[in-house]
Amino acid sequence: MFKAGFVNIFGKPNAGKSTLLNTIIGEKLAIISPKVQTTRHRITGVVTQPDYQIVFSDTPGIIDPKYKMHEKMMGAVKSALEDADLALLIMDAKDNVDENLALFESLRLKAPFLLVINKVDLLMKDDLDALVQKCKDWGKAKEVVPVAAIQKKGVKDLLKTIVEYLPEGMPFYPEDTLTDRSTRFFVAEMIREKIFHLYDEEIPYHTAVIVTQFQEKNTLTKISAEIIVTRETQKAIILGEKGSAIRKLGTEARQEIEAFIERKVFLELFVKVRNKWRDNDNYLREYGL
Ligand code: GDP
Ligand code: K
Ligand code: MG
Repeated sequence: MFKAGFVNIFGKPNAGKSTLLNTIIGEKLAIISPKVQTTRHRITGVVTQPDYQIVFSDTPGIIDPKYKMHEKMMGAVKSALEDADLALLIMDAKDNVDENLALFESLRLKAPFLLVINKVDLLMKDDLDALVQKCKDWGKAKEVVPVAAIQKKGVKDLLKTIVEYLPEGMPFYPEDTLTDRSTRFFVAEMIREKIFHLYDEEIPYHTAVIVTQFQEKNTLTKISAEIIVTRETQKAIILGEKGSAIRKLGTEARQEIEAFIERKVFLELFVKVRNKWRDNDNYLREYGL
């Protein structure tokens, strides 16, 4: 009997959704950063075993629809909610439990869900036991599953539990599929992740990355990408003094991309200023948001 189904991962920003997905898939699919709201897209990761296939989505954190971009992100959360066979509602073990449970309850999920308590490496055993008990007493989740995604702890049990709740059925994707996202998409995400790590505060939130060229030439892959910012002052920050900052960005991004595609990469980065791209629907479409 083969089981197959769609599983969506929800939770507040920084609960560890991307980390969990990456641990499960075993490749660096979703970008990870300690800053909130790193994940703007739905990312699908596929796990195929002899007796099951799980198709995962990592959704953006649940946040206020302050900008148009955020409305679209909320739309993605809702559409994901509606078509899952099972949802994983994930919370940070160190975060306020009542607040998380209230948030999860406000989703009014029709699909069955597991409550995943992540980062249990940060709790003492007694505190963890009490937390698990409290979540069980809440009574809404099918199961309460403690994990430490970053240490791969509890992840096997989580997979086993997920499969119990999947319907019988044929696989949706060929068995070697890891994701439905293109390499181009991941390249843009890796550059964006480096921007999050290298620049502080405001900059990453005003930045979009599009890959404009992706060409395989013999042993080399030539990649060009545009970094879109909203103001000249941001462009100057991205570039840095005499281009020093963008050189660092380019080097770090290139190394990461090379490790991911397992080929030598020639990476060219261009910085463009486009006013208010975050509020403009056309731009949002262009960036796949
Ligand atoms: P997301 O916003 O929900 O996708 O969260 P991320 O996966 O980007 O993780 C946010 C932060 O939590 C990152 O700094 C992760 O390294 C950290 N993190 C994720 N899982 C764990 C865990 O199991 N234990 C600990 N201590 N930190 C974790
Ligand atoms: K994050
Ligand atoms: Mg994320």
